[in-house]
Amino acid sequence: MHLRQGVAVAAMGVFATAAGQASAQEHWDMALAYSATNYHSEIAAEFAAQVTEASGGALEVVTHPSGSLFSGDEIYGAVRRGLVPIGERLISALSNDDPFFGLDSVPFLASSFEDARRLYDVSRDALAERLAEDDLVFLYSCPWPPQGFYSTVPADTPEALQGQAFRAYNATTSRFAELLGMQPTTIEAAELSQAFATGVADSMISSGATGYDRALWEHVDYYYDVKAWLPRNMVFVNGGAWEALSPELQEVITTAAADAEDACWARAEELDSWYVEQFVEHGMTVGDLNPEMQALFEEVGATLRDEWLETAGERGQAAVAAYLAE
Ligand code: PCA
Repeated sequence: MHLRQGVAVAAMGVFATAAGQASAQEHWDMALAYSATNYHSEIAAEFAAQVTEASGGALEVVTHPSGSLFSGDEIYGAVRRGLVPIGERLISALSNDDPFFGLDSVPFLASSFEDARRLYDVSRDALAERLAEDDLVFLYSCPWPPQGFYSTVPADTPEALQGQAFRAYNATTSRFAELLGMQPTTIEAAELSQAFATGVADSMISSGATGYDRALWEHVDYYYDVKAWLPRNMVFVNGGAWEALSPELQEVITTAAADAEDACWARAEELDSWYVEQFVEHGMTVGDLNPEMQALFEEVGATLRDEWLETAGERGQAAVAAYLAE
């Protein structure tokens, strides 16, 4: 009897401690737009696991891929308003609000991993500063592989593209379509398979990663490896949610973010050619644009670059100047 009571008291003690920890425990949902098997989402899940583990469970982060919590176009606003504490967004999708966010999508400015990294390095502080204006804390940024052109018809002549329904994901891609005589419609990656299946889209500019994730060979026959630019995603935290954390937890997150960033850049580069090989395996025609079309894409790219620089503001112009000066 005595003994049983002792056990019961001890058990209660353990319970009380566990309950005490539970009340000090934070749970963060993390909103992601892309499919769970995409490397951006996989790295975010690794980041979340590292934070959860390194904090001893004091801060549990759980990812929600495929736009399941908020769709891609809602994530930035949702984190800003504190509807969710942390999220990931394609930076250049925000360029309608502020052209500075379109820096990584300036055509043919930085079209290799190495150049994209340099462009990021010279503009990282400005990006963090820009997010701070929206009371957001910047954590890390990771590229998509170089952007190619997907088309349901051979893109052999400028006429072939006239009137095509073009899927856009930012201001640059929309404008690009217009200048080539196509009709742009903005569509989130999560909706892509359906858009191509139903003829809402006939063409797009994106990476091999997104074509692979959405099995676009089911609808699209041609992929041109244009390497137009490497757009990036970024991960950021609501300012209030960040301030509410102890310095120790902030440190745990900063460390995990730095690890995630390095791993993600490496993973993107490793996977780049693999995606394109999968297109060949699935019967797509993969190659370069012919010289006439390549010249046309570059001409349109130069126009877009000039237009962007005019609207990019001091931050954008300073970043390009720093990049070109290196
Ligand atoms: N994939 C994303 C953005 C850029 C990319 O390669 C998309 O198409 O939505």
